[in-house]
Amino acid sequence: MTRYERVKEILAAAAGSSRADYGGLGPFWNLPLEQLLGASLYGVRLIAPENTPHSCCGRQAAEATMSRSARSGLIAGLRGEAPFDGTQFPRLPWGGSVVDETNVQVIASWIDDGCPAEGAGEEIGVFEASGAITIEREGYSVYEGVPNEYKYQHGELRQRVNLDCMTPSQLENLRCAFRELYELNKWPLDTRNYNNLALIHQNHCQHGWERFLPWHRVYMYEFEKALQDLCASVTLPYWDWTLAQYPKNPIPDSFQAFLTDRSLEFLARRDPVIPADEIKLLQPLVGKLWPTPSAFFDEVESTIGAEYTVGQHRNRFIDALLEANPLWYPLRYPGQFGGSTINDTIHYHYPSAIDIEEIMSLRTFRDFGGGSLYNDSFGFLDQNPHNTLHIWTGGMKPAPKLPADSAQPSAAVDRNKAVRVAGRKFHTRDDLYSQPDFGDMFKIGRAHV
Ligand SMILES: [Cu+2]
Repeated sequence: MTRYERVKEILAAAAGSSRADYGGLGPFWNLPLEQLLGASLYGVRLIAPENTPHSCCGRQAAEATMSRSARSGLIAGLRGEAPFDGTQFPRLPWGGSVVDETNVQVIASWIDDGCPAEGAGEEIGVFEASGAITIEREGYSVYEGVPNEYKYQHGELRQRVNLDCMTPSQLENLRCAFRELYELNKWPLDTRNYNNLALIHQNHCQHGWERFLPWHRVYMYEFEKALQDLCASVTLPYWDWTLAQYPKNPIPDSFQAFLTDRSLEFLARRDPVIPADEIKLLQPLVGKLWPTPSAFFDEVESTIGAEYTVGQHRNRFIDALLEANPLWYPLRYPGQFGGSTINDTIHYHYPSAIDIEEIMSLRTFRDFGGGSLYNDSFGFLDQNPHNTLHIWTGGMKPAPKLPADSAQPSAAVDRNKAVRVAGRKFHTRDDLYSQPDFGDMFKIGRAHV
């Protein structure tokens, strides 16, 4: 294998199944070498030109002393250095996994040696990506924090991270914390549980006036504290929905549904069991991502048959998906608007960075964040991006697929089965199996975090 082939292989392996299109470049490692050498990602040269212009001032003078690889956006990107540190762009490859330093070195030295297309027959060894320590916790692999994974040290102010820049171990830790919050739902009187936190929003959320921002800020803080009680290292990430993959990708990859090998073991065991032959057919689905419940169940239907997409079988699939990824939520139809688009259905476009610039340029707080009367003095922020992202992520249930010979309407939605605990309505597990017409995020009164 030539060094150039090895570079392409490292990048392709790290990108995995990511659909990031890099501002139109596509998977740039597959570009003809000539093009790759001149390619820019949003103005950042992936591979720096060989010679820097001589200059005696500032940045250019400093850059003149740097190696070609150190000046290349690709190397900074793979290491998660500025501007790929989450402040402007996520670490490279987008939506994939982190390339370990040994392999970054392979690419850097290839660049410093002039990006040779041929290896002159030179063979190089394949480096194994490893280093992460896996610990088993109740059957789930949770990775231990890798040193310097977070930008703060113990005792310093913690920084929230870009959801799309999180390392696999940071994500697994966050999932671990959410899994435990759901687990606490078994004890309704324990106010630390997920349902109670969601009810705080449902019952007390402040909108349409100046307390919209401060109330949610404190709410997010308390929610984050609840997560940290269970997994001390986590912070609540933020979602930069202005990144290039949105809204084509309707929801962040880390929030999408997926099955693991363990999910299949679970499905083979739980009542009603899925026979071993069918479980075998499901095996190729492990690791695939589905943005919506309908996309997932369509694939189950085409793989093992429609009978597994209804009733208790459907519920067991939802249990399995929630266990595998508690950041996924079954009552969410992101980007689905009854076959139409957000623009046609809601008469509002998906929010953009320009919207935010305009909102930030408003000259009074009243216009920006709301006025002094509850639910009566909405700021612009309240409409967009707040309402638009609620609507976008919540979405609407797609029309049911009726058998060709049947004209039966779908059964009425059995929604919000609730029990009363200490005088308050408390959601039951069955709620997660219901299929309401609108996703929970669509209706602000039902929006779980
Ligand atoms: Cu709210």
